[in-house]
Amino acid sequence: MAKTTLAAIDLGATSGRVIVGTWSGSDLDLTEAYRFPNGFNELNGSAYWDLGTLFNEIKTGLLKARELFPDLESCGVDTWGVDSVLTNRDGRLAFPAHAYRDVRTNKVVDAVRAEGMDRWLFDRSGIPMVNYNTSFQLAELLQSFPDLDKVVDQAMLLPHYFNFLLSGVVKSEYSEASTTQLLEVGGDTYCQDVFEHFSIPSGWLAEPEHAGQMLGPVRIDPLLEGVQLALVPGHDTSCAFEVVPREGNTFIISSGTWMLAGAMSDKALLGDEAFESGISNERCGDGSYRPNKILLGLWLLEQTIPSFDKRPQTDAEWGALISAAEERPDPDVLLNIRDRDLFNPQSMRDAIDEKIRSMGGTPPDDLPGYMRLICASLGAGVCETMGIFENIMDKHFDNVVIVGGGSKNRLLCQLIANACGKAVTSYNLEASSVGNIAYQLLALGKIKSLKEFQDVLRPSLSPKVYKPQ
Ligand code: LFR
Repeated sequence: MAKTTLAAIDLGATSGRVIVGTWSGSDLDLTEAYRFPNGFNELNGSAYWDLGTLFNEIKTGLLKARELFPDLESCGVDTWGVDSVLTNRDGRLAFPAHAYRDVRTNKVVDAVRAEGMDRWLFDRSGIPMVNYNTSFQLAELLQSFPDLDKVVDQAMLLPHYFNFLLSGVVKSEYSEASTTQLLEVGGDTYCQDVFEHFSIPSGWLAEPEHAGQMLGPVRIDPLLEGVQLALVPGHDTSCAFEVVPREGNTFIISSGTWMLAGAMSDKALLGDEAFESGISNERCGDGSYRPNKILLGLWLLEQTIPSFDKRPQTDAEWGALISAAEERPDPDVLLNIRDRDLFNPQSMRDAIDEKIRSMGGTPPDDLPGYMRLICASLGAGVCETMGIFENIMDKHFDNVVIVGGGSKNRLLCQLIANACGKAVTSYNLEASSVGNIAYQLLALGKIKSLKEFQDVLRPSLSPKVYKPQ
């Protein structure tokens, strides 16, 4: 079979990358064509993404990919969930793009809880109360800028906005749409009553379609002539979960800035326990369910590092930090890795110290100590989450698989295995990019199913297994 060359544009909150995959039908080769840092700007206490810089980085990455692989055939965009770009009907920016770490929405969340509407929202959307949900973000904007609906015609979800910039086509798909808390759980359209509750104009969001279709040619630069843009799952977590190699009943962890822990399911997990435990019934690119719990991930560490002199730069320096953390005793008290106070505090170190003291513990005094505390807390959080899923789904998981940046952290993998009492298999795999590429192959008709893709991929992966100790 002739080789197919495809580029995944995979944007994360702290870094973005363009990864090129070469698919032979029996093998996938990956090359990182471009990587760049990302971060939001804090302006007068509010958080914003820099859309222009992000788009230029995407363009630079695609041109690099084309230079390295002149036969580049297609590309697809995935990003974090929930954020949107408000435009007028011609696609011109009508408002700066807020970043989800902005705590401006806390007042909307508190009001929903005070009105006792949180259960209703969960029953309608299957999505829990997280202060960054698109629903709360749009509601807050409309409250703060009451005339906004006069200038805004659409709210394009971030990956779909970049698709629009690349190809001129506006389309939405299930994975990203499900992160809004506006899509009907068990249905295929948006919940008009939730739009009305928050006074969000009903036409702002495009109805979702299935990922795995072609949008059209990339039209931003003559050097990219012939490259097609595919509609892939716009939500990075979905891309990652969907390609995780699964054997038997697998509990899945995608670990990066966030720690997403959950499983594939043929139906949404609803009811009291799902609501109380904050299960997020997100969707895959084909509309099926991918319930998970959203746990504060390695962001806790990322944000603690600036309180110390030096950030580890190389693999060797990270290795040394992990080794030092491995020597530390188990912490006496652990962090709650769903705590809203740790979402985006002014100083993460101070916020963590305050939490630990309030529980009668002693805060760590150096970076390895924080690394140990954070990894142990994440391990305990995953174990608790797995128990909740076992209860609700009425089944036992026989193994845990971890992908994403955190899969490289052997202390984190080991502490998860210890906490869960299950073997943890770590795949050092840019899983979001691989999922993105898999959907492009579907759109090009080069594979018939994700299962076919996973079966081909599995033998070429070299997993590392951590047994509980
Ligand atoms: C990970 C992620 C998570 C989502 C958070 C905010 O990048 O997409 O799944 O909970 O970012 O969108």
